[in-house]
Amino acid sequence: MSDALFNTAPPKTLSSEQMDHFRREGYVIIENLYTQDEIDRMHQLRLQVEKEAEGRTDGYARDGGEYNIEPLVTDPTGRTVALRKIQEVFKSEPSFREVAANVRILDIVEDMIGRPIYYHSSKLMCKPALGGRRKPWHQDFAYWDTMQPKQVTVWGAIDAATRENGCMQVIPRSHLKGLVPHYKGEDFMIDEQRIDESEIVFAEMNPGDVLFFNVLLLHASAPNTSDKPRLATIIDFDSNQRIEGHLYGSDTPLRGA
Ligand SMILES: O=C(O)CCC(=O)C(=O)O
Repeated sequence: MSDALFNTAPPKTLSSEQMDHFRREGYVIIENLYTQDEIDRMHQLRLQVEKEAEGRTDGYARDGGEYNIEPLVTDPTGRTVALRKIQEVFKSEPSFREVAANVRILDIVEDMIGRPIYYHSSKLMCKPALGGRRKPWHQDFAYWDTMQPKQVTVWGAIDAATRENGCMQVIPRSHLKGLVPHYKGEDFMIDEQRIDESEIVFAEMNPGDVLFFNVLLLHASAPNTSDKPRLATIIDFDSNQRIEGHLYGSDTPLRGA
């Protein structure tokens, strides 16, 4: 269904194997796409926000970003808050914009959805050690199903993502079956009885590896019960016609038609 909306021209940046994997399985992992400098900048961003939020007891909004923090009672490093996530971080933090929408990422996104490329939505996701929450099974497209699914989600590992600290889990080829009904349970999610556990692929990734997936791909992540944090960049791009009154994204393309 969604595949017809995706770019069918030969890829300029991805190999044909990588592109075939993305089309067929609904996702592809490109290793070492972020440089060490980019990884360091995202760690820096997290530290800088935790410093800015020192002493706060609740989340706050700034410059279009929503900062979800949690006060810490005791922490061996002396921190007083832990950052959980920053929603719409593309708008509020230039360093996120430069890293998560860098030219290498956009070249790959262009292979997948063609042009124009619009910014759609973003998060810096800090699944903290010993307490990062699980994300139930869902499709990103369910959040904005009035648009067309000519979109791709780009999930970049800043820390290593492992089974222990709650790496991404995906169901290969699930994007080909279209949108599944979602409901508001512990989160916006599907009926998890639909998931056949034998089909789950655990996307274990090293720092700098980046997962690209179709917005109709079923995915989830487990809680982080390990003592290792799991920091990640998440950004969505689309190539949809702009509809008046749409709720997400930007009307100014990052790359024009
Ligand atoms: O980073 C994760 O663990 C899951 C993120 C996700 O799927 C989402 O925010 O929609």
